[in-house]
Amino acid sequence: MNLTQLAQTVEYHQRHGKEMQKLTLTYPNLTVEDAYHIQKKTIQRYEDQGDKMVGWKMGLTSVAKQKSVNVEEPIYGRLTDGMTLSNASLVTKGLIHPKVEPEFAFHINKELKGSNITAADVWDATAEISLALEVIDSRYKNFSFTLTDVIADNASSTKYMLGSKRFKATDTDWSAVQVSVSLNGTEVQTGFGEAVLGNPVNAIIELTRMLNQVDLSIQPGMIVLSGAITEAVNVQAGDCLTASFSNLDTLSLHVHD
Ligand code: OOG
Ligand code: MG
Repeated sequence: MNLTQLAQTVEYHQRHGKEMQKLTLTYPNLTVEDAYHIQKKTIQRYEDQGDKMVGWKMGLTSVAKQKSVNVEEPIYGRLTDGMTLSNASLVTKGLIHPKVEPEFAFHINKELKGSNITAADVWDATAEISLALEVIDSRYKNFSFTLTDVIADNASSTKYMLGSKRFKATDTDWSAVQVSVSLNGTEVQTGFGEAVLGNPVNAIIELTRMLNQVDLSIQPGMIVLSGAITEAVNVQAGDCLTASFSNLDTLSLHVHD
């Protein structure tokens, strides 16, 4: 098994929006550590071609998400500038089976590193928080994968959009924020910020801890998505998805082909 070659395979299927078989069908002994290596090498390939890494995402930080994909532990992924959606519009061309999830985005302005950082450390390092929509699109058939597979596919990362407002990190109790997701005017998901590991700040603590195990850290200037508050919502061309976050803001995403 050649991790460099597997990274090339993953990149190809991501770039072309092509379904692939689970890597673990061919390589049942693939470890979580191998999978994070594949993820890292895949993103290096994007960087070699001009993309910039702009942040991290946590995934599977809520019970709703864990149950929906049958993988019961948090994972992380890497975000590049090429994943940014800046105009509330998602083009489905080149995507396989996109889904959208409501999230919080932490704007980090101080390095976060170590195995035992606290919530106070995270708040101190967080310049601001944005509301966000993440578009995930697993490259695996039927959106079905194991823990190792999904890590190798960069935690299904595809696109993300930040709301235009930025909030001071400690002005809001993020665990109490209620999100309501509607598809074409019908509410399809609701949840509270506390669904994310009790408080989204815990996702940043967990990410710092996981990165520290491989001697990495969250660098100043990075954004971090803390993980979906609700289950992800399937979208297709013609849809309009909105997510209202208490009285803070409503984000809309128009889906086109
Ligand atoms: C894995 C990515 C999960 C989240 O916010 O929980 C994720 C998946 O569900 O395909 O991004
Ligand atoms: Mg997500």
